[in-house]
Amino acid sequence: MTGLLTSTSVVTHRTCPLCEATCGLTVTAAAAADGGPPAISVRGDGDDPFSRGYLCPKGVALGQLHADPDRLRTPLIRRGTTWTEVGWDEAFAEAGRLLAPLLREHGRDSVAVYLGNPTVHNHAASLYTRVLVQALGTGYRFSASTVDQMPKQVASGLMYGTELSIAIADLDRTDYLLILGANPLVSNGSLLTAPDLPGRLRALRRRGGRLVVVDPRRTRTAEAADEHLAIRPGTDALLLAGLAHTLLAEGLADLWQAAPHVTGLDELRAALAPFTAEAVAAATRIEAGTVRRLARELAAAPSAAVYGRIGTTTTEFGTAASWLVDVVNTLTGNLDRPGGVLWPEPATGSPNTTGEPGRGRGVRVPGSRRTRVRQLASVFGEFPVGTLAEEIDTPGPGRLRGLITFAGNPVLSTPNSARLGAALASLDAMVSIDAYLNETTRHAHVLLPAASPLARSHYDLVFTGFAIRNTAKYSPPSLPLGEGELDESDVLLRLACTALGGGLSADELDDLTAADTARRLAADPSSPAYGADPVELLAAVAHRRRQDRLLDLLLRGGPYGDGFGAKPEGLSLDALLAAPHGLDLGPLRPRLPGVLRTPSGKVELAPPQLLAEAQRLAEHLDGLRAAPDGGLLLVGRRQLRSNNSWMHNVPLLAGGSNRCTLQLHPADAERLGITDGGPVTVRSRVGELLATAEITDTVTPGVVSLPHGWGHDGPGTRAAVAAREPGVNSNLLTDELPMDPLSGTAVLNGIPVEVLPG
Ligand SMILES: Nc1nc2c(c(=O)[nH]1)N[C@H]1C(S)=C(S)[C@@H](COP(=O)(O)OP(=O)(O)OC[C@H]3O[C@@H](n4cnc5c(=O)[nH]c(N)nc54)[C@H](O)[C@@H]3O)O[C@H]1N2
Ligand SMILES: Nc1nc2c(c(=O)[nH]1)N[C@H]1C(S)=C(S)[C@@H](COP(=O)(O)OP(=O)(O)OC[C@H]3O[C@@H](n4cnc5c(=O)[nH]c(N)nc54)[C@H](O)[C@@H]3O)O[C@H]1N2
Ligand code: SF4
Ligand SMILES: [Mo]
Repeated sequence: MTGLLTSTSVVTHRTCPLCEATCGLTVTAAAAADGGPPAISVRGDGDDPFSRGYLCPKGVALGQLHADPDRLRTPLIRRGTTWTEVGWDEAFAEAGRLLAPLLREHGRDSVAVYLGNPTVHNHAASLYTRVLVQALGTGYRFSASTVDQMPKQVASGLMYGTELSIAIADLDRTDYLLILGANPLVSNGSLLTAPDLPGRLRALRRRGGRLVVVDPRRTRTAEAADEHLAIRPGTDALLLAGLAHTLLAEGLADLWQAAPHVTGLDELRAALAPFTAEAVAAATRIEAGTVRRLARELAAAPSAAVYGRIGTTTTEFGTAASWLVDVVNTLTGNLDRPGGVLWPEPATGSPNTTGEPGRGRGVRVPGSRRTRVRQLASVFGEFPVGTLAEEIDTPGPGRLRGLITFAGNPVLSTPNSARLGAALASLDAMVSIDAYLNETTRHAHVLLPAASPLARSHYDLVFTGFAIRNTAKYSPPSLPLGEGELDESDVLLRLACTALGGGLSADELDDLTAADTARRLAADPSSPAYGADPVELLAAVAHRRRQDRLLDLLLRGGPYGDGFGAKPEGLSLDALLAAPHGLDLGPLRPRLPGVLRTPSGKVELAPPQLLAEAQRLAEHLDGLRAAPDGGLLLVGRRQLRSNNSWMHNVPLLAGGSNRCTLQLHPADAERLGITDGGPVTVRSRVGELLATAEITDTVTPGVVSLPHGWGHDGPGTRAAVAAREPGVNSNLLTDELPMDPLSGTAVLNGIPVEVLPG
């Protein structure tokens, strides 16, 4: 542990791991006079070049999270409903005892893995979950991606050649920002890593820029915008197609700097023919004149960026919407333009910074494997999480019998969660690694605790790839691990060794992992370590352990790396250790054509899979125009002091505005006889729940909204604070059957529901 040591307190600087904004924090741990646990205070780090002191209430709450008595600190084994604290050796032995027979008798595919959202929020978890999954050798991989951003990855993969090549809105320089289905003033941004979104959006308007928000709710972000358009849920792809059609029909399309690198314009034009402004207007509830004006404004702005998030991806046309966002960015000349959308160049590398620049193998969509029950295709090596329950509870050969969950709570966060909860209860073996005994992990037979975020090192391997500036920051642990606690690298490696059936130690498996990383760098023509002897690369980082050794390899062999001495001014972990507030590596730069990894070496505006989606969208449009505008549609919403399904047990964040209410419009409330604060029953195809009504004109008529991640009143969990205001689980209502087909992503917005008083 490094840090500024005074007589009574240790001060460290670190990156907040809770959301994608990656704020810099200053953590002060003051020793208690009686030798008890230190008093922890968390502030914004004014010297962090990216966040400049910004933080939100969740960052402040990390101290209370660390101290939370309900946070798990000891491995647990469950027999029936009784949990017993055990040592680590016994816990891994029990995991092996349960998993080994399944793997042996039913094959590697009988045990699934589910990786939850916090996996991507620190480098130990990102690096060593890969090792665990490989050791397990299962094809049944699930993650929160298929209730989140997978559509954007599919669209970007098809257009640019890798699923991580997401073009990022150049927020600080744009003149016009069109936001669809995101509420960054509350979520603090997603696939748009930028600390202080509220300040950056204010700055956009202060410099004369225009902000337009498309959302069925008048969100905080909509309130702060120049214009708010209350769209009908689930129809963003149609609006975007209408914008693209208008640009082409009115001769406004001009690709500028991207023009020489783009292919497929003619096919695109033909595919967009049905989506006139008039045709999409009734379906989206956005007037044709407004559609045309938006298109003209986007084309006329010196620079503009269209940005879509959860409200656009978790719908039946998530991939089409994600594609059309970039189609509009391209047609308005904003692809690869400062102030438009650009690709980051992360310091630890990305699939679009490695290999031969400008060309590659592209992506394979749909994937090559199929689920057992519904025969749905894999996507980038994983299966849709909406199929997890049926793969467990449908009898027959090949049924899933075991599950490992890491940092996930799918019983609250995935569709038709009642079915999933029941399915988990039937498993022969379930092992979870988590910070809490919650709605999901209560089904585990072995529950392995995750250490406090303050007691581990941190580097943002993932979100540096989606950030509006190129940055690099390493955080050492702020506090030591508690007695008996293990770093997640050790937990994951030891579990991986267990899955391999013994014979290897965690250190040996880690050495193999590091050697593999070194070999890849030495073989990569884009790496400054190209052609080196991997043994020498490993020797150069031999003084480091675990994730920090792997990180040092990636940094030194990455796009800014020191090449293990070849470029002495370049980056290394030492360079980051010397800059505890982090390094700014500059604004995003145009990267065409080098960023591309498509087989054609071009931006693919009209890949066949997406043209087929346009066809499906056209049929959907016909259907919407033919059908009467029916009942109520349920959408979600995020809350500032909440973090998906967790952090509800931290007293600082509990209560107040964090209310799990069903919002509905006064006109709907009156029609249905519902009173503010009164009970309402909400029913969908898959389930029913009782919620508290909140009547508000911030939701558009015909739309109701319930936040996700609540429902902490189930049996067998351990979260005393959260249980006091449990809320209800909105995913009791969401349906696992409809899906965005190419991405396997669940539909979590625009769910048809019936709402009744009482
Ligand atoms: N209806 C509806 N459903 C949604 C969404 C929606 O908008 N509407 N959003 C979806 C989205 S975008 C996401 S990302 C998912 C999230 O879905 P999940 O990832 O399944 O759920 P989280 O609530 O993020 O749960 C994270 C879990 O990780 C644990 N944890 C926290 N930190 C660590 C750590 O460092 N290590 C380990 N091992 N465990 C840790 C927490 O205790 C918690 O149990 O939910 C999705 N579900
Ligand atoms: N405070 C807080 N911050 C978070 C999280 C959290 O739980 N709490 N979760 C984090 C995670 S995992 C993620 S992925 C990000 C997500 O970041 P965002 O996408 O910004 O999150 P949301 O607030 O869910 O915003 C989605 C918006 O889409 C709207 N919407 C719903 N349906 C539609 C539709 O059909 N069309 C349009 N145009 N809009 C629609 C909703 O009303 C909502 O305002 O937030 C991250 N940050
Ligand atoms: S916005 Fe809040 S939760 Fe997100 S990184 Fe910053 S302090 Fe952490
Ligand atoms: Mo997410």
